[in-house]
Amino acid sequence: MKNSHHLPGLLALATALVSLTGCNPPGKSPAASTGKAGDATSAAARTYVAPGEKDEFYLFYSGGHSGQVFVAGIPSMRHITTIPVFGKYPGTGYGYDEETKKMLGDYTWGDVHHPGLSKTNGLYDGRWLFVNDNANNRIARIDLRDFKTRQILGPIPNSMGNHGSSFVTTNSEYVLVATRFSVPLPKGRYADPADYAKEFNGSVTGIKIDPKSGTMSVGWQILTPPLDWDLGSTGKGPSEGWAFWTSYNTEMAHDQLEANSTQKDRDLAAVVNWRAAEAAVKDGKVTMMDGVPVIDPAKVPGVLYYLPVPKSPHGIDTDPSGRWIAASGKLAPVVSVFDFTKIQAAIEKKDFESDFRGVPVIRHDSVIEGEVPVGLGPLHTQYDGLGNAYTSLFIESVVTKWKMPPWTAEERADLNKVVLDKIPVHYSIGHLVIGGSDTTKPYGKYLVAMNKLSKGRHLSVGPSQPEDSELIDISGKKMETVYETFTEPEPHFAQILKADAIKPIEVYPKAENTDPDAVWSAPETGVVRHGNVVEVKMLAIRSHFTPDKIELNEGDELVIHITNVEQSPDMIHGLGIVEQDVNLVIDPGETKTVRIKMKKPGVFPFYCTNFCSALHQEMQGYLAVKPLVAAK
Ligand code: RUQ
Ligand code: CUA
Repeated sequence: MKNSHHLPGLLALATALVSLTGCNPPGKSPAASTGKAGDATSAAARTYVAPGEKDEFYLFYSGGHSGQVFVAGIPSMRHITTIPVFGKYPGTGYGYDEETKKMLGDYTWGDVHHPGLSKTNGLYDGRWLFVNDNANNRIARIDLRDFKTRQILGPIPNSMGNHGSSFVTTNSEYVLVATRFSVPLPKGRYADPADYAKEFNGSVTGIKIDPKSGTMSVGWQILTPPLDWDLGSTGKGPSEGWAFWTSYNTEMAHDQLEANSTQKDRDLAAVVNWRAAEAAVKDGKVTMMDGVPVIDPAKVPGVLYYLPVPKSPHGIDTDPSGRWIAASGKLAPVVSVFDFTKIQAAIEKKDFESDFRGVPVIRHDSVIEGEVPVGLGPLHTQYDGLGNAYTSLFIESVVTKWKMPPWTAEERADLNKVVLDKIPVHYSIGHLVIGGSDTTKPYGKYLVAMNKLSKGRHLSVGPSQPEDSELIDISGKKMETVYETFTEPEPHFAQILKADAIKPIEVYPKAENTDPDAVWSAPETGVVRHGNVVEVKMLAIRSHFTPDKIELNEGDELVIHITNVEQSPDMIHGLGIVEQDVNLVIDPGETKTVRIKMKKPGVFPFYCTNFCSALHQEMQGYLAVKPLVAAK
């Protein structure tokens, strides 16, 4: 645990509770799972993926402040690749060629929290994975055709702390974003943080997705009070066109939030009608701020409502039917289940308990279905599509399985009865994920618990202990931990996708390469000088570069366009230039460009960095750089 915003308060509470619960309390529900693989042989058999065989699911898990996304297989839990997004990654040459350098801009890192898969008709369509950057207010699109980051959008105007995303709507119309932080808007304006409640604002942003290309653009924004929006989810079925976020600072405190933002027993969740927001933009009911059409929800009724939720809530998760919305009260030992059909009725009847800055607050008691006593420190809820919900409990370090409504009169009278099972995790779980939980048809079968502290679960590697994930089989009545593995830091949310839902390409087809500087045969290659710019069209093929000698003068600018003309799978070439900090990796059929200034004279070898053939070591050449003034 290194970067978890909500931990300090919880840790204090956890410390207070530790004498009661220990760090691995036995579940208190009627018959809790033990969390031990009762039958280790059976667990091993169920997670063993024999050499040459492949996993059934992809797990895309966020890398937090590493700025990356990691991919593992389920059930083996083997880490199979890293997709660099917001930081350089020498392994794939990401951030070294001109295109990816430009995408990264001046930032060297990002903070990835919540990957969101693109959807069509409420189901994963296997096209894109969107990830947010909490640190620099950006959002990125990974193409699942080649597992590469293809766009980074941002910093998003009028949006500070892009934590409440990436929540994808039913047909990937939008990725929705809400702000964790508030600042004086538009950005760049100064106000004293003591004037927080008056001068600071947050926002909800609709990031528009081009249905063909996936290209993202800023669609519109809703200006909000400075409430510290937290996690969210999008609607479906009856709640189609809506989205929900919790918030944790209804007090609008600007300092010592640990104490000052936890005063009230209920905080306000946002209930957003994004279709109404879209319509408001169309009707011109907006003001432009920093180039974005911005809606004031007090002036455009119907776009935003508030819903009171206990207490300093965190996750708010719409179930697969779209009717039930479960909000986790971090500091209340319950999950509040709201009925969206009742929310709609309350809105229609104007059944409001008050208003907050001109926006109606829906009457809590009219729309609550029940408060399920899941346990201490609930954070996030996922669904198996079979009428069960699974909530992560940070303080108790367990996952609680509970039964969704509709409940019987007897269950209603004592909601302890809908708590079905608890399983310990090691330790301090944050997110959990079930494949397709945010779609209309979850896969069920497995749950991955992403834990914030591992407390010695792995071989010691010094003070920075490996994080921990656990694979839990949820196909039976009782949950069962079947595998445990280290997780690259810093685990947040993840998405699970059926392996056969996508068919990534293995080479870039030559016919698709539209780079005007691509070369496919030796005669097309060459070196051209324009003044002190030297432009090289280079070709890479087993096991040579053409050209392999480039004459330069000190102070020249060198531009290399290199094409890997291979069309066989896995035949990758690299271009490392010694003492020039150049590291390109060129996949079969790709062309990449790099620009460097020849700052010093000498001879600089270049070589292939990817072992490509028996004569890979021979795949090398020279930059020969003459000094500006010939030595006497
Ligand atoms: S938050 S541990 Cu950054 Cu996803 Cu809930
Ligand atoms: Cu090309 Cu090694």
